[in-house]
Amino acid sequence: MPVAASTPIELIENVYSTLDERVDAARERLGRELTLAEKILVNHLDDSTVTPERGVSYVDLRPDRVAMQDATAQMAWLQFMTAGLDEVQVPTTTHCDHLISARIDAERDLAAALDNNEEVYDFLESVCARYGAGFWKPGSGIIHQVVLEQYAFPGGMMIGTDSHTPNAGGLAMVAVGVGGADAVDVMTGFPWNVRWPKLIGVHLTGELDGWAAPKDVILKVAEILTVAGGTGAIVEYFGPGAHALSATGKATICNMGAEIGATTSLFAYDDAIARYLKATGREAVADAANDAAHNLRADDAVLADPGRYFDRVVEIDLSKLGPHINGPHTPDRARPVAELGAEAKLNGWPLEVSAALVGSCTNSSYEDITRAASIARHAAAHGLSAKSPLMVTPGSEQVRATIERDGLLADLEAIGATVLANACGPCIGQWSRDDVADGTPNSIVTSYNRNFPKRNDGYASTNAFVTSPETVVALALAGTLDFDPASDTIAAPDGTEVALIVGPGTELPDQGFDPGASGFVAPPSDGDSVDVRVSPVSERLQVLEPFAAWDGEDFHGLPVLLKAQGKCTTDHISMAGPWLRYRGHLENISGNLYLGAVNAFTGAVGEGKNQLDGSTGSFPDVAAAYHAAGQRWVVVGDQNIGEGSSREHAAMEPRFRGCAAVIARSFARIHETNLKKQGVLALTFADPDDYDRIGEDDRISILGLADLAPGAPVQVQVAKPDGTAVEVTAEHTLSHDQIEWFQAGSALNLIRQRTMG
Ligand code: MIC
Ligand code: SF4
Repeated sequence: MPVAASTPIELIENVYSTLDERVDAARERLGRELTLAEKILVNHLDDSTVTPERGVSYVDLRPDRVAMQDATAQMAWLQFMTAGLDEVQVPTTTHCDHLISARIDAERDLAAALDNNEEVYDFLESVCARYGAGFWKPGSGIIHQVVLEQYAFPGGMMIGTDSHTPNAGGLAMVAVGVGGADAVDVMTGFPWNVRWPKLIGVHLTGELDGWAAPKDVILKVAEILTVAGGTGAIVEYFGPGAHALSATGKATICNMGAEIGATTSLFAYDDAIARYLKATGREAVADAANDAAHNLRADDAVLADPGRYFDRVVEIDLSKLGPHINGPHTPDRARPVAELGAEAKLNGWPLEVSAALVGSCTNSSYEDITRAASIARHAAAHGLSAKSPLMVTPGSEQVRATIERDGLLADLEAIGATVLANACGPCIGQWSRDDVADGTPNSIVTSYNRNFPKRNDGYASTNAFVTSPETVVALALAGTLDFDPASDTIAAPDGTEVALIVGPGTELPDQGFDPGASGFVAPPSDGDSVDVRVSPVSERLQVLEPFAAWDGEDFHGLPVLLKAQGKCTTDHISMAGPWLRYRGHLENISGNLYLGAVNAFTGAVGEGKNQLDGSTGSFPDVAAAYHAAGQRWVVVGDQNIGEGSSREHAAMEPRFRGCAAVIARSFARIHETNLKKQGVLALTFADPDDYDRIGEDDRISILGLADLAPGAPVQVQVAKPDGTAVEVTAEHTLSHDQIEWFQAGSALNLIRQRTMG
């Protein structure tokens, strides 16, 4: 099936053709009614007769689509290329959005990106053409918005090499963020292997009012469930409140569900979703979904007694939900906006808002911008303008063209906003910030989803707070964190005190969407003749060498490269920002390995002891020295290591430099899978207190690997410098198949064996 600019209706009808039958069979097997997530999952099982156990069994699924963004696609394509196939086996698209740096404005920043990233864009465009994938040019928008506008459909299943892929859950799709190696499985025609998720239900009642926005729902859920609370679970939203939200509002909530570690989040198909499908030119999809609607929602019995069907149920009354703002440094540190000022004073966070940013894949819908613009319009009419620099990143070219046509960008520009390219920009450190120097404590507010240290501008001294676009605009106008949009006022130039007003917003443009400039490039019908070249002297792209298979021996006497203290997200393990440049070059990007991690032995960031010569060096340098000496090593981690991004560089870099195992208190889902896929042992301490028993000069042995088996613990021996030894029991979640990944050296090595014989 050729890859087009949207999902062909035949593909969707094909998915619906098996839905009723498979759902009926599953009800019969389980002897009960089903949630929506379960219905979509059973309809995509590779073997529809299995009865998996939640949170325990690994299953093979057959997703309908794969989407990748430029920063992760490079490594995924480099892996795919080694599999020896002529074309992708499942419709696949690549979207150019992460590599555009915010400097001046949309036009000039895009031109600079085309120039700076020419080699990478050429590679991605030619590799898509060669292997039959769709290519979305830089400037066409952020992957998740383009997917929502073109490809997502109710009841579908997709995977994407980006953690915010669940954005498509706003259209009732099971959309999961994965590492590139998972994408390569599906692109090469193999099933996607994942643990059958647990289910968390969020029951929404009431209706949002005033300053409260869909973003506040997920800010609240993040507070309740915390950054690890959704791990291994699908979050399903239901109840009357769910149907009072627009499709794009639902997408915002699902998008930021990545921040609680959820496998994905989703809403049931309803009128709001149908309206969005029609407004984005997909009447036929809405018609087909209407026919299948009874199984694009949870069964009535589930809605009547959710506690029986979900592992946990969270209740939120939207009528009582006020605007929230979360941060700094972690997306689950929530409080009502009205309380931020007092908390900031207590903690010494600068009150002045040094920058305010609206947009990202999370919050840049037409509705979001109409609400933000309504505040701006009213403020401008009273002579107010933003006191803080205000920047807007539209999520897609379609939204940008439409909000420009409808005068909404002009409303924001009238209070001083700068419009940036339709891209990730400052959300992922693509921000040439020169108004504030590194090391200067400052506070920024964004409508993004993540706020880990250094993420936006590369400065550890920046406190980033995430909130709704409405609140971002209000705080930009006030210029201070100490401002409650609902009750405080701002002094206008004429001396009057102005209370800000937020309009109800417009769900969808009255005149329809303006598609703007077309950004899609379809692959040629026969890609065989397309030449995909990777220059051997490139600093940005490097052909991958397969990792060596396991030699059958236990690991003995390994040094600890890093014992990470506290939060160690993928941004700590493999920073983005300037390093995005090397996402296609494993050796060069390994220069950032663990640069953001806090050394538990010294408190220093990004550096530790080289056990070969006793010197202190940066983690990437010490890892390179171990690599050169053929010395394998381990990493010790705290809770939820690898939270955040799907970037598999956070697993490939350690593997490339010789990491044998990461032993942690717990793992984030995607990072754990990425490590396993690359042949690194992901182990957890059976007794979390054992984390405290690992010392800087200890040597670690991992024993009994020939008997590695699902569910069986692994013995870890910790040799102390004084000659004593401590026994530690470690656990793992490797299935039979995944043990083969370890033995083969990586999951990709197995695929290559299968495709190339
Ligand atoms: C992010 O938001 O952290 C990113 C950048 O989009 C990542 C992907 C990447 O690191 O390339 C993600 O969310 O998976
Ligand atoms: Fe891009 Fe930010 Fe969305 Fe990641 S979270 S896809 S960096 S806009």
